[in-house]
Amino acid sequence: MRFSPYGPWPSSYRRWGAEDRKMIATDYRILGTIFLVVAFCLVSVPAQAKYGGGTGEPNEPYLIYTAEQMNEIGLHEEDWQKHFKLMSDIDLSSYTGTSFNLIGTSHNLFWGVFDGNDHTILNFTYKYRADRDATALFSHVGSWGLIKDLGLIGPNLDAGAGENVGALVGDNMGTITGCYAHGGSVSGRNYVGGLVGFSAGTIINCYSTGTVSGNKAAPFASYYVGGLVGFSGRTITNCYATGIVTGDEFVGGLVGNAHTITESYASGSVSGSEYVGGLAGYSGATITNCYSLASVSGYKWVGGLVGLNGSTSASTITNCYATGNVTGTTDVGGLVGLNRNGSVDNSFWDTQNSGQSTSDGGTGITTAEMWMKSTFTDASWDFVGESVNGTEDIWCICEGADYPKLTWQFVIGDFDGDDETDFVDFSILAAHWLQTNSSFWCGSGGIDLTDDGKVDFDDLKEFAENWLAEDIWRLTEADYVIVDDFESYGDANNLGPPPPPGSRIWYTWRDGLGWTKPYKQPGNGTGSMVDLELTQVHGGAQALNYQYNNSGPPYYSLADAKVSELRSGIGGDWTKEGIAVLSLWFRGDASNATAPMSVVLNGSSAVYHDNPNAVRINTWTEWTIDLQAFTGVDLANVNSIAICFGDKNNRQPGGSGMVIFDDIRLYAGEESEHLHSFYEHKTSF
Ligand SMILES: [Ca+2]
Ligand SMILES: [Ca+2]
Ligand SMILES: [Ca+2]
Ligand SMILES: [Ca+2]
Repeated sequence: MRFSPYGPWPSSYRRWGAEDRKMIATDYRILGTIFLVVAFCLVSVPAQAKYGGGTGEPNEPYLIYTAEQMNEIGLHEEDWQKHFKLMSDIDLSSYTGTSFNLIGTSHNLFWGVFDGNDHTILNFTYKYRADRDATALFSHVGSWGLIKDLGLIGPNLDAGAGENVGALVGDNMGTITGCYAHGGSVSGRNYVGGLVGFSAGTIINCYSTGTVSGNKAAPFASYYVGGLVGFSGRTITNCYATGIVTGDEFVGGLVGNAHTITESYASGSVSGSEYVGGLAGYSGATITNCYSLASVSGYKWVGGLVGLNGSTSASTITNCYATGNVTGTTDVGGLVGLNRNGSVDNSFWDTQNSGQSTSDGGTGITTAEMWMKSTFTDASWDFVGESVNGTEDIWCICEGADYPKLTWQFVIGDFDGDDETDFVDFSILAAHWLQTNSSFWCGSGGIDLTDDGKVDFDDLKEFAENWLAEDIWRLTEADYVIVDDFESYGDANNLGPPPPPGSRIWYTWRDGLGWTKPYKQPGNGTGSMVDLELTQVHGGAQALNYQYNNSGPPYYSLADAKVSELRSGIGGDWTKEGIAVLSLWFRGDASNATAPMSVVLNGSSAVYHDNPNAVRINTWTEWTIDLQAFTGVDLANVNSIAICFGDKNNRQPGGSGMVIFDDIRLYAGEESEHLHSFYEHKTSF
């Protein structure tokens, strides 16, 4: 028997830790142009070429021109770590039912790069197939994976009672940027989103406008349903969703279960039973500079922005507002239904439109007050036209006529409405020089960008900074890849190899105890016992709870995982792209009986923590190890990783306690500070 104090999974009581994402964002305007020019030089198609040409290498991606070539990718698992580039808009309407070959499986994730090249895929359709654990164009994307600049028009997915359902990605650990699902519909039971079903990765500059529905499969309810993402364990930035969203629990206009959301919004309508919110059904981390216009209806924990905020103090809602009509029975609020342990700061809801005079956090005001700039600038929101609250100018407003909007929603300086800021717009600016003019942010031919009532040098400066805004790109660099973040484990008795998502953690991280279900498997004979940790986590909702006990032979505790069985899709080549450092986060307990702590690669080479009492550190602490310290290990062929307690070569009786681990990652060295880069539009999609 195993003792698990945490109950079933997926659980209604998932708890969330603090923000843990490190991203470096740099402006890099010229590189974006070079990138496009280089890409255009790759058009010759050799005879016998795979797909529409290319080799799949980063500088010579496989080229996709047709629906047939797109459908070919799913047949070639050997290519799922290669680079692809879409060269034209394609129509998949000839693939119906289950005839399209979805890309990636839980055993072999897609961890290459798919560059949509600003093209679209029309009419992607898929109906449920019983042996699929994820339904999406890309079913599973690993932590190296990158999908960018791809639009899906009119996707139609019906996954029945299936899980991990999204038009673009079902189960994401990688990066998705500049992608959208326009129109169409997506349905499934759990982890269902208009664009992405489940995400433990990064989503930037994406949107969805289709209908999203969670299908009940009686007696089971539908969990984690969101307009953009069903369940997010990491970051969502500059995104929106506008569709109709329905489900049972954890239902949100943007995301069902949220971690970190920044500068994003939702409209449309949301309905569910418990944990229902205009933006997010449940939030476990930080929501900053976001809003919801969505109407919301539910039974319990129902909020205009968030249904239930946080089980820990790390859950914060800052500079947000909600306006939609809210109806429900228990713990219902104009902004937040129930704020359990988190905080709500500088945030507002519209008492008139919402029909709610109360909220568990935030300030209720009239529609007229919601349309006043001073309401928000007085609460330190960073607006266009003021610099006291900051110069990022995140927010803008058409005062007296509308609620605040995010400035990224506008192409700044595009006065004639063709989505480009160019010479035509410059001539319009010149024609209004030194005149009084209406606010640009009212979207009706206004030229006054700085919102001060006149057109002058300040506006010209603002205009110049956004000149040719379409060609302004931002280079975003991810500086690590995930080895294991422990987000994919659950309580199902699904053995591998590699164990599929939702499996018990000890099938992957094998300990001294072994298991009894679905058959008896003795442990490794050491004093280790691992379990899922849901309370003390560093990132996402889950961590590794590791109990060590060296009081009896062999006076040593070891838990190890085969690298090929880690769901991150990291693979065994730890020499790629300048990888140099292994990082893991741990927290021990002051009452632990001390034992040396080590990481072992390939079963032989150990690196010990240099603090012999590390197990007594009771705050989250990062442990970084230069990979070169693993002497004798072929870093191009890393096949196992172990965490151990005790000195293997000098075993001593004693030493027991519990240490929690999370966010095991690989970072680049100082010479190459990022692991992969991607470009995104700075000012528009
Ligand atoms: Ca400002
Ligand atoms: Ca224009
Ligand atoms: Ca002005
Ligand atoms: Ca985690």
